[in-house]
Amino acid sequence: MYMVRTIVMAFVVLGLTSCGDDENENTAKEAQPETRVVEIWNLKFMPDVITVKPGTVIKWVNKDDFDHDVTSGLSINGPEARNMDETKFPDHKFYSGLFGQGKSFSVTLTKKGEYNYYCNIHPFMVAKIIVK
Ligand SMILES: [Cu+2]
Repeated sequence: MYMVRTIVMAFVVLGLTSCGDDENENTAKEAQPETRVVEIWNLKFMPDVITVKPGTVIKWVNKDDFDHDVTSGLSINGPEARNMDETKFPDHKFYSGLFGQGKSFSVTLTKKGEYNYYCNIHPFMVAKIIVK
């Protein structure tokens, strides 16, 4: 009788363990960060302004058949740039390096705020991420 009870207990314990694992899997799926894709196409970031929640993964995908980069900071173009020594002001929050067609670059932004960025080799390509 003692043996039978031990075996039954063992099954109960195994059953509870597998329940717990299922719950953990569900929790892990819910905790997966959201990803927002920004396409780089025809010398533009599209969309050029996105608003996301903290912790969102921003993924840039290059659809042009030549290289671009993603440089955080401000690039100032137009008439206001005419009398400036510098028109690009990287803030070193993120930088992708050059990446070509079909390649991507991702960052996770956890702090609320506005993040301007541009392409260093095409400084007229400017865009913004708002984290709030
Ligand atoms: Cu570019």
